[in-house]
Amino acid sequence: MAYFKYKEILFTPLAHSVETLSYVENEFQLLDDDTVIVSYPKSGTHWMVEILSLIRSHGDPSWVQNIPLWDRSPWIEVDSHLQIALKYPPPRLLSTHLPFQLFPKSFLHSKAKIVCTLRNPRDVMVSTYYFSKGCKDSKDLGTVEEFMESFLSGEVPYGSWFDHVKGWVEIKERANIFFITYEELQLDLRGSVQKICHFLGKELNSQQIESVVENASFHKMKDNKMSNFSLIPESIFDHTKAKFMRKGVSGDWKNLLTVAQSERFDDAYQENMCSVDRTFPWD
Ligand code: PPS
Repeated sequence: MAYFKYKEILFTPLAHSVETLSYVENEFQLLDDDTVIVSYPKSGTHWMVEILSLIRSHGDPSWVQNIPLWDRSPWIEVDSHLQIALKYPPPRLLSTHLPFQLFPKSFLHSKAKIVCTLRNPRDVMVSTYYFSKGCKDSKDLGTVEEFMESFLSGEVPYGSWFDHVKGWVEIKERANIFFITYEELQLDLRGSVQKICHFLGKELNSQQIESVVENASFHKMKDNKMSNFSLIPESIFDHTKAKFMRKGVSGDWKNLLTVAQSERFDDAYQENMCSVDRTFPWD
């Protein structure tokens, strides 16, 4: 299926349209009490939605067990989700994979809180490679090598990982943006939940934090049909060809890339990220 471009960025046609992207960029009004989960695809977006949903319900898992994830936190740039976002009673929990330049302009005058999740781009690429096999609107990705070249040049849906990360990191001094990595979540989920609560101004006791940690684990999410992607219809995703809750680990790229491919990735990473004044767990 052919992708289309909106302002030089590729998008898939089943879920997106120029009208929605333009509306979201220019007219969508962020509210001061919104919380927005921002991440490049395959960086742990669903994980963060689950964590923030559980924090919102003070660790009570009934919300995540009964309401589909996209109703709890719709992706504003997705055609069908935008309607959910517009009807969402405040305070809203919203998600997006948009790069900063396509994010609602209303953000500049808003106190909406942004939680930005980043992940090692090698793992992002590998996760995308496997996941796309199930996506009905994905192009044939070709070999790993061919896909890697598309990924490194940003010729993939949602554009370049490098540009996405640089765009968001550039506004890191704003008080209403919080950065966390998939790798930090893996290493210390409890500590990460505490930091997120602090940023959101949410006070949870230790028992409630414990419940957030337990119910946001890979295994709990994998078994929760409200969160594990199994509700996505076959017309959109072929569940026999790919699994959304695939491995949930860091470093799986080592199982796919050859030494030469990984060196090629490192060179491109250096070239694109050398100007960024921030270190990451994967550096
Ligand atoms: S999407 O479709 O772009 O919104 O995907 P996204 O949610 O950003 O990322 C999917 C990857 O996150 C993994 N995942 C988790 N890892 C650890 N713990 C938990 N609870 C969890 N939930 C989702 C998911 O397995 C995808 O990574 P891979 O590497 O493919 O397993």
